[in-house]
Amino acid sequence: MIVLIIAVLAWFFVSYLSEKGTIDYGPWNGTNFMRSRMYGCLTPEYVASKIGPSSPRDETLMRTDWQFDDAMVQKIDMPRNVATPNKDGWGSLWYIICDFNNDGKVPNPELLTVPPKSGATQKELFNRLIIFSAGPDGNPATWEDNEPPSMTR
Ligand SMILES: [Ca+2]
Repeated sequence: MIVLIIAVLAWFFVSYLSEKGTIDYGPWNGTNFMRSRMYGCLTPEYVASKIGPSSPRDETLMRTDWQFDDAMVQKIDMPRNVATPNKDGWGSLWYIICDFNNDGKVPNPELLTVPPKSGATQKELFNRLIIFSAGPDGNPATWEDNEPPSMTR
């Protein structure tokens, strides 16, 4: 009898923890995993092919408002993620910036938000593509809850 009671209590405890984990960490983990997969798969050339020939190739903050083709969705391969290639774990479009002039660097997004991130000084990052989430508040200028919260070390 005591064994049964302990087993039932343990079961309640485990289901409580897993439900809590889903609620508290689902969007964060989903956003984090999706972001790293996209970072590994997307290139400025791919983004250029998606935003259309009439869009300027400016190295500014863009949103992922284009249609990803099936081949790229399969390459990213995150079918059960709450986040998607278009939207982060809180349902907002991602922020993305690309090295379109092929010099291996992009402007630091920390200085492109309004207002810029407090204390940020580094003007450029040596990346060909940067992608980030504005976090649960959906505001890119509040860097504390962005994913990642910092672009520089
Ligand atoms: Ca934010």
